[in-house]
Amino acid sequence: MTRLGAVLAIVLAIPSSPVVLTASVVPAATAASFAAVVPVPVSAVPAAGVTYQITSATTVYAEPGSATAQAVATFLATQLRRSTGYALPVADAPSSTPGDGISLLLSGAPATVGPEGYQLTVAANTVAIRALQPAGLFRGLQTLRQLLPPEADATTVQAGPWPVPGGTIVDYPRFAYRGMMLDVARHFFPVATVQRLIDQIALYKINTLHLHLSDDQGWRIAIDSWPNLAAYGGSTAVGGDPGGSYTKADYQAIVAYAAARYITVVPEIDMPGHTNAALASYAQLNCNGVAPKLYTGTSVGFSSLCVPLELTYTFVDDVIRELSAITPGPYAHIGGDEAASTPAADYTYFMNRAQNIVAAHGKTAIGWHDIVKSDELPSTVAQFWGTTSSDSNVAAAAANGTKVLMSPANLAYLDMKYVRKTKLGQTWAGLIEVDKAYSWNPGAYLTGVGEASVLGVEGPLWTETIRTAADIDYMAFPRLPALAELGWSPWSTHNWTAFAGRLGAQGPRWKVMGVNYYHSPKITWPTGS
Ligand code: NGO
Repeated sequence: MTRLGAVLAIVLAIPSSPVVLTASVVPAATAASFAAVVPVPVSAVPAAGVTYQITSATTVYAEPGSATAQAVATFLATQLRRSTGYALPVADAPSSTPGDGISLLLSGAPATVGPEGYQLTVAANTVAIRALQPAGLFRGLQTLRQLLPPEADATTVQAGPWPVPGGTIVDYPRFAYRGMMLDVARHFFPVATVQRLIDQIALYKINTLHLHLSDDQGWRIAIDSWPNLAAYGGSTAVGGDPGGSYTKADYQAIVAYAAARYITVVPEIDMPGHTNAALASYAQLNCNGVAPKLYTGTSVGFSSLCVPLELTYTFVDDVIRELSAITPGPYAHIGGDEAASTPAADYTYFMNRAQNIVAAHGKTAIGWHDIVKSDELPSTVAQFWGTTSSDSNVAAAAANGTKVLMSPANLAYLDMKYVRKTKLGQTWAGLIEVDKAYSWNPGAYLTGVGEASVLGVEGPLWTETIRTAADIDYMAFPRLPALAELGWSPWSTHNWTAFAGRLGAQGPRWKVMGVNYYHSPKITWPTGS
């Protein structure tokens, strides 16, 4: 259907609607294209000349009898009602054959799409997303969002029209774990800021949010059996900025918000180093029985839990038990990085016990890759954060079956400056422009750590210099979508020039969404975005 035809069709469909009538005279929202989707799909075949139009008559259908499919359909309808002003009712699909409208179906997807993949077909009268699991429907929905004009992501009614380019996409992820980390310890961020970030990363099919909940400068989660951790240890932040902490209800609100977007929260309690806030909160946790002062600087490596003290393990057990009870995801991250004040033998002893405590509470441990120096449990995941492409200890662990999560600091750290003059961020691991963030192969980067050993990728955003939601936006965008594509798309699609074009197409959408992104000169951003 041509744009004029489409506008006429809308007008004919609801001749009394003043909003729709203006659509014919207001400059049309720019149609998106199959060539603009990030991460690039496994297979995308456009159908020339075919366009679907969302109109006031569109219904969103869900797999009959599936509350989860219904919830995903409602998620789509809720967003599109805001921007289109249409009613967009959600209903059970009449049969497995989609009728007019947008259908989210748990049947008919090829088996190859796996638990998170989907098939999206856009014809003149129907859009159908088919998946094996609701997570696949949700990921497919993010593709559909990117096929709509950017204005579809607005929070107020826009003129439209709302074309979706025709064709078929079959898509599924390369790696099971595609994450971002937010350090809420160096600076504290309220629930709403975290939820806003969850909405932004969901658009790029990120499926894990790792929260760095404790460090020297602040303890950010309420633990009932050790109330001073949050009450006192949470009162500070870097540079004397305001502290803060999450109640259990706050944390659960974040977890639920993420779960509704098929994102798993991984909580981290960093230990045995990076523990000054805890040690300051309880004198009895210190080897000398004296609580250190609260700390608001940015040095690392000076604090350690007291390894010979039995109370240390009561503390770890209480914290992991309480946190695991409110964490539905499979993982608990126990840090283990930069334990420079913990003697080597103590480190091994401590990390072994900590891993067993995690296992006792039904979770799988993740540790920064320093953890491979301890005797790891076979299930423990090592998060690589080094700056070189070889690490014999990590390679040996991988050869023994350890899964590795790839966050090389010189490529994946979201707190590194883009260029020397970037106001925010650090430089210790180098400068990371968006082309550099895109320039590596997670499945073949680290010597001796092949594709099969790689669980996935994660972009950590440490917040020594990051204080606001706008700061988070600036460091994560556009680099996080680059990492998301490395984690999702097949390596055979890897191509900087093509990616740069797709990334540029995101600019107008970020503008509509209010994302304060870095306008990297490496990308041609559309005028006005
Ligand atoms: C390091 C360090 C963190 C810093 C970060 C800053 C790891 C795993 N430990 O990464 O404490 O915040 O660098 O870039």
